[in-house]
Amino acid sequence: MLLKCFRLKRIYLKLLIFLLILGTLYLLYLNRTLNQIVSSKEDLILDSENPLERHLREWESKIIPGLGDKGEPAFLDGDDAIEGEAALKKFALNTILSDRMPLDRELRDPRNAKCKDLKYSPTINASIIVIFYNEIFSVILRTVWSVLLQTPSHLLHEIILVDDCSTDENLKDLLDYYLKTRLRNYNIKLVRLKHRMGLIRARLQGARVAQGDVLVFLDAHCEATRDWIEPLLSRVEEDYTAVLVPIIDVIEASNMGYSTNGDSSFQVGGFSWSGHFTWIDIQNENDKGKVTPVKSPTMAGGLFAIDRKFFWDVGSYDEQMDGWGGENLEMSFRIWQCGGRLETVPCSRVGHIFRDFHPYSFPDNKDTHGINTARLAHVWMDEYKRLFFMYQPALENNPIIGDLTHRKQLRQKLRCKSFKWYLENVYPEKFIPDENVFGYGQVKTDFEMCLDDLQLPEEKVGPLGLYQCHQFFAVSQYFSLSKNGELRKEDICAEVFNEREVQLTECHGHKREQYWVLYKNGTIYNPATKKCLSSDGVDNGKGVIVEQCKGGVFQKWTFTNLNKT
Ligand code: LR7
Ligand code: MN
Repeated sequence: MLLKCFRLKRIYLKLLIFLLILGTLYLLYLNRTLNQIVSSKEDLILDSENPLERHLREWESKIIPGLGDKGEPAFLDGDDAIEGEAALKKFALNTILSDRMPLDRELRDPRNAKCKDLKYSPTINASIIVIFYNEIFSVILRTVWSVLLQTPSHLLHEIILVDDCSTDENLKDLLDYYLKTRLRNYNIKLVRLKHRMGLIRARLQGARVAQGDVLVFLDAHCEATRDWIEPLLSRVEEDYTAVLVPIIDVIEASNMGYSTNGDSSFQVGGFSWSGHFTWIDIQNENDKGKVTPVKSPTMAGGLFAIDRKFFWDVGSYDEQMDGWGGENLEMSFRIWQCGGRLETVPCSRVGHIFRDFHPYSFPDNKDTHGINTARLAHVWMDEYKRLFFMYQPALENNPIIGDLTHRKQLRQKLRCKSFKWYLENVYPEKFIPDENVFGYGQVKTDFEMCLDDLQLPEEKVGPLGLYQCHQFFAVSQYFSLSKNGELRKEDICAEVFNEREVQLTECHGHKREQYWVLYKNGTIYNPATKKCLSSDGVDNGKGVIVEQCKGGVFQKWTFTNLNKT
């Protein structure tokens, strides 16, 4: 009995000690966060004569508590509102509003409800790499604060800021000073590049100093949301060859409002043959929402997580890519072709400020996107590069794109798969304009007039036009008649409207008014309206029509290339 009592006491004692330790740890934790504030306050008092300190304090005093809280759109009054409008025009971003908004604003949890029930316990950590060139001081710092606030400290190895040789004065001493005072207790490294290197090499410089298990790249105008990093790290831990992209939500450049697509759909990455990144809508079944990672043919490029070792093993970046653009598709193709996978993780969400234009210029005004894409086309796209160079013929054999030896060697060394494999296995939905189609090329009448997209701006609706046939190749006159009977270019299909007009509009894949049948005599028939494609009475530069089928010269069309089937 005595023994039993003694044992019981021992258990109580153990429990007590345990609770004591727990309590002490908690106090220590509190103390740490407290220290942070206290010590930075101490600094403030000590340095109040310092001009940087004065500058910062003045700026901080103008911050409006609660502005933009929960990611609500925010608005300013008076002069600030007018200045904000002007800033929006100049920087494609309301910088005044950003300056007035707390750097540590809290966002609503944007995730699908089902995500909130999932438990992730990754045991690896991340280096967050944020590159910037002349971004707004408060915007960069809000990115940093959101990472600090939303990432559990044991998962955050460090934040690495890479300054791509900005010229903005605020990003020099003031930024240094802010980090040294306000964020002194965090592991934040600031790498300053001596020359402007462009975003690709800037990311590489960040990756070179990173020590964490996983590299997480962010643009310098992002805000992370609740539990954003856990599902990314867990997935890398499960499969180190998986490269992950969060859902990228929109932060409105004019009012900083955080908006989501809703629960019923989200997007993964695709590409156009002209070498641009595109979004592909993924519908959630039954509106329930997906929670597991979804295969993604490409990524937008700015926000992703990758195992650090895998990043280097799989060829990091093409260091000869300059400026902006192209690196996202290069990395996407390379990851898939060389043994990795790219996925969008629906339970990880990060906001990004989408700007209407680049607020910065590029040295020498070079088309770095075109040049970089030409590089990747030569290295990764095999015979399919013909489709990209259809859009950029001047770049095909142009010394401006530089030497490709190292990248081709890399592809050999890693024994990467072909682009055909990628298309068949990763992106089978991708339309290939000259393969497995009834016909492609120019679509001519007998009197040297051709179907023409009339320079339809990408993703816009417009008439299917008639124009003098160009003697030399022109993309605007390149069409395909697909196996599904679509008269199309890329994702744009010819569709009959009002029983008469023919518009170019997004392909829907359900035939109906987008369904065409080509007869041997050159008639292009639209079964939905029982009418035929016609150039009768159509002037140069105007839209073709459908009308009653009657044969004749206006209803006869010839494809440059016809496949016998
Ligand atoms: O010379 C430069 N040096 C830099 O360090 C030019 C830019 N940068 C920095 C810049 O400050 C920013 O932090 O690089 C980052 C990206 O530049 P943005 O924000 O002007 O690019 P973007 O968001 O318009 O473009 C997308 O495509 C780019 C192609 O090179 C990059 O991959 C961007 O990271 C990428 N952004 C995203 O994926 C976010 C989602 C947008 C979409 C679609
Ligand atoms: Mn961006």
